[in-house]
Amino acid sequence: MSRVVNCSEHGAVAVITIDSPPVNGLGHAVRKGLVKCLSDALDNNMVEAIVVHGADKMFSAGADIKEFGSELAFTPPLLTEVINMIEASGKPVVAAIHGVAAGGGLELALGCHYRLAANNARLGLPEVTLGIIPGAGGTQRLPRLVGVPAALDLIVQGKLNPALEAHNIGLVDELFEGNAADAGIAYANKLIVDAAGPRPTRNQNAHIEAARGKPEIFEEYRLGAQKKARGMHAPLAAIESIENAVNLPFDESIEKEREIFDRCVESDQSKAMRHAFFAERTVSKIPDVPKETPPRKVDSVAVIGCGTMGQGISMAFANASIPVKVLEADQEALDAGLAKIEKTYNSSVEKGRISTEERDHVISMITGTLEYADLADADLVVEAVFEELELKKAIFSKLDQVCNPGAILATNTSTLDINEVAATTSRPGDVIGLHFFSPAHIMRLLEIVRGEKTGADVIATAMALAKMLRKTGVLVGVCEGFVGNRMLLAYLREAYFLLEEGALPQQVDKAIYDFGFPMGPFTMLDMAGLTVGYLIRQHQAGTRATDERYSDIEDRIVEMGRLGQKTGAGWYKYEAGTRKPAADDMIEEMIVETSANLSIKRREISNQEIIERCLYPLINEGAKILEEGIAIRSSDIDVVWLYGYGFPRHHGGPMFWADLIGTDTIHSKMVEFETEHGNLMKPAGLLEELAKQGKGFGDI
Ligand code: 3H9
Repeated sequence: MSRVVNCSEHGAVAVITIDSPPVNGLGHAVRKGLVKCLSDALDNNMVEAIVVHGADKMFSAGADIKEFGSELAFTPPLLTEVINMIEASGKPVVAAIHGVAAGGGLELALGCHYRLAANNARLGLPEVTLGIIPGAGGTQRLPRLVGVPAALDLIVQGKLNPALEAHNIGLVDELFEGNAADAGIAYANKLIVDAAGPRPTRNQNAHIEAARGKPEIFEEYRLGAQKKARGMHAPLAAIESIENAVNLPFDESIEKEREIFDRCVESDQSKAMRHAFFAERTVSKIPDVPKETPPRKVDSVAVIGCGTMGQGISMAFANASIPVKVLEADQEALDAGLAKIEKTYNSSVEKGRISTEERDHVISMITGTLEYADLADADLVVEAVFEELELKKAIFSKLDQVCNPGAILATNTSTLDINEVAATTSRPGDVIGLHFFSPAHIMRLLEIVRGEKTGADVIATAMALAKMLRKTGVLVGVCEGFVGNRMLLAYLREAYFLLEEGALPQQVDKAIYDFGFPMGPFTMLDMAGLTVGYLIRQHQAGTRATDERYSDIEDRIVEMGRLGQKTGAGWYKYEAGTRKPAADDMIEEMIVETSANLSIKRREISNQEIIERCLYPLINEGAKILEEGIAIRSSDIDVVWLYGYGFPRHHGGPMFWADLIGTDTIHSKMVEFETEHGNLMKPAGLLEELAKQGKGFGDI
């Protein structure tokens, strides 16, 4: 008996239970426990069949990811050895899966002779999402059970699939309802009665032979993966390993699988993706808000303003089946906003994303009003009006008068001081920032901005709410632009300066796209629209030092009426009805002329310089944010950038990427930039300190 793996007998059936919370990960102790229980069952003459299942919520989430890179990962018994032992068992072994069987968990089940799954279970090999490949036989056994094309789909996409689909493709023998151990015992007894013996997956070669001599299957898949998973190694490594399964004997191919796995697990990409996995789970842990803090109820919501943000926010709540009342200043604006919401949902129906019933349901969740008095019962109010402090203050003092005690009053401001807004109410503890990103019903990031007086239960509610909306909530403090947009400004600033120095928008965009972002800064600006940035810059004009370097190219583009994609022109031009940016001679001439007017001699700018000039100052700003305590930890900043700005996951987020490069390298480059380009590039104190100590942001 081991604490993490237990064995019990039920007549002629031995039941092995993996009991290692929270996810029955297959760490060293579990692997040892499995070998012990399996040996006992094999040695016991009374046992004729064996069932393996998981205690509590699931079968197993796979290898213990925290062990990767440590001695324990290489300490026998390795997972492959455990699985080989199961497969070689002379007594039939049944995997009874409930909850989740992921990664090594599913590989364990693939080594069993029979597989059952609860109707609501999910099964998959998500290793590529961690920058690795299944390394315990998954790329060898799965194609033997489901065929090569289905195995390629499952492994390269890395999704968890519903049990029914797994059953349909032959991964699972039978589905069950109810308790996994009971279902396993019943099935094992049937095997005993039928004298059905072991059925090693490694010997099932029909699917493998069917794919042999057809390299085009892999070629096609490789091309697709290269396009989709730009720059990511793991999907291609997985395809290589499945192709080996088809062309090489099992023992040789599984050895190669392990070599490929080891290569991947040691790569920076895998380190980055594992970092992202843990970062997005750590982000909900707030040191001074214990997880037991009871959240307030949010059964009904009000949104103030039915412009673009108000519409998106209303839809985000409606999609989570939370009724929303949206308030506008006049009937015309309200009607226009509600009509736009309806149009958006209709277009989702046309694209087959939702059914007409779902559309009717979500539309029924949203009602309009012109009266503040109608908001009295809302548990949460989200203000989403124009970025104008005085307007917001007036709204909050009205809300203070009409809303029930205990209602949470939130602002969607992306720049303004929440403390000033809160101070206009008699209940600043109930005021919080909920900074949605546009389009608010789609973007996963929610910056939750804590004011000086925001209550712990209000924060707990906002974090829980993010989950209800299927978003990732990141708690941040008050400063201009909070975490995401403050760092974005440093990135954009340098992108503009690079144009003045010799680059063109398409060159900057390509370098950033090739780094792994979904798009470069200028394509992004055109997509988002140039107006908001323009207004913010106008607003800041008075506070900018007279000798501070400032690029006004975008301001002039806006003043020409080129507001981005929506007007058919911005940094690029767009043919009617397309969203494809095309370089515009007029903009290029304007850029070259600007350089001449500034007496800047245009020069060749390398892609490497573009990456360093745009991303190092962004990291430097992240360092200041950490220094000021605006973000709790550097991995939270990474989550903001992964979810809000499409920072490539295989680089882990800006702060993790900085650690990979080395804070000393970033610091010395910033010193060089400061000398060449001035004070805006001054390295943050924290960056300097870390560089001196040979430490990274992750060491804080
Ligand atoms: C693998 O198997 C390699 C093999 O092919 C080869 C080996 C040689 N390890 O997500 P949750 C933690 S690679 C360690 O919030 P949910 C997680 O950090 C693995 N820890 O729960 C969290 O900790 P905390 C392939 C893990 O119910 C807690 O468990 N497998 C692991 O929302 C709860 O997690 C995968 O990629 C792990 N494997 O979702 C599956 N998994 O409470 C990874 C979770 O301290 N896991 N933790 O923050 C998942 O996708 C989800 O956890 C799952 C449950 C869907 C299972």
